[in-house]
Amino acid sequence: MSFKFICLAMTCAAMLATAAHANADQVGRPHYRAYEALDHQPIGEPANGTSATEVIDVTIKETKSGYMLFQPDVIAIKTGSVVRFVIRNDGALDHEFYLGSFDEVAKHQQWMRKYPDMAHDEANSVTVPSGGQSELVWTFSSTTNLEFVCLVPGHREAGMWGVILVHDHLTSDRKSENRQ
Ligand SMILES: [Cu+2]
Repeated sequence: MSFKFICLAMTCAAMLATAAHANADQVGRPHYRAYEALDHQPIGEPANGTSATEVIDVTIKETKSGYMLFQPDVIAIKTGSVVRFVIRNDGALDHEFYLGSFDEVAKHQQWMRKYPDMAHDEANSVTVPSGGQSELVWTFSSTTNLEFVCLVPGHREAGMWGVILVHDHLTSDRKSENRQ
């Protein structure tokens, strides 16, 4: 880590400290455990060992014309579900699967542009290496709309984002969502 980076991180940490929910954990990680903050839009919480009530397969693809895509990119989930996302990366590059509110994703994206090498170890995010597969288990306790995204700079712009609709009136039948 360079001195320049440390200075920048400290400046940003000082700015963050003005936020009511700032704490030491957030230094260098603007939205670290954001889902625990009181003023945060409820996106659910880590499953923490609760067994999944459903499994959703997501594939990451890179096209010849430069698009990077999640398939599917629209996912409907019934409120209260514990979902195991199984994310497979068929692309040549390493990618990320980050779950957040639209607001958080927008803020986080700005951070990633400043600090492209920033690693994520939040429970709402997982890296998916090229040719590999990763899993993320999440409890969708609130009825809301969320975004899932790859925060590697440029990747969202190339198409790597999707929407998760968490509603209480949806059935858990996902044949239509997983149609290839
Ligand atoms: Cu990516």
